Amino acid sequence: MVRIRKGDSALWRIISTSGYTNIVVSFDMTATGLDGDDNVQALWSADGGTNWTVLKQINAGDPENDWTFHHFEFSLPSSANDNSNFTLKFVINNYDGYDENGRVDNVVVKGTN
Ligand SMILES: [Ca+2]
Ligand SMILES: [Ca+2]
Ligand SMILES: [Ca+2]
Repeated sequence: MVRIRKGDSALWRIISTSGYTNIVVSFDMTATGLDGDDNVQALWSADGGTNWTVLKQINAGDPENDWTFHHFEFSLPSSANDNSNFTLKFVINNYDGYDENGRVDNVVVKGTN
């Protein structure tokens, strides 16, 4: 389990999908203390982090801002297939209070080879 907080901190990692298709990403994510424009995002990139697509964003008013892990699963488009630059990122944006956290656990990337 990883906690992200403070200063728009982020966790990101390149996970090569070379030789795999039908990429599915799943993870458990939650947030706490978000207010105003604060948010926690899970994103993916097909080009090593130049361009990002949001998989899931938790905003202040969302039910996932509740300190309880929620499971998410996404089937990715073909640009995720067979890609050595496939990248995942988890980030908290607009952080401004010590009570504000995002938490991520059980990140799994699956594919068919
Ligand atoms: Ca707060
Ligand atoms: Ca805040
Ligand atoms: Ca804020």
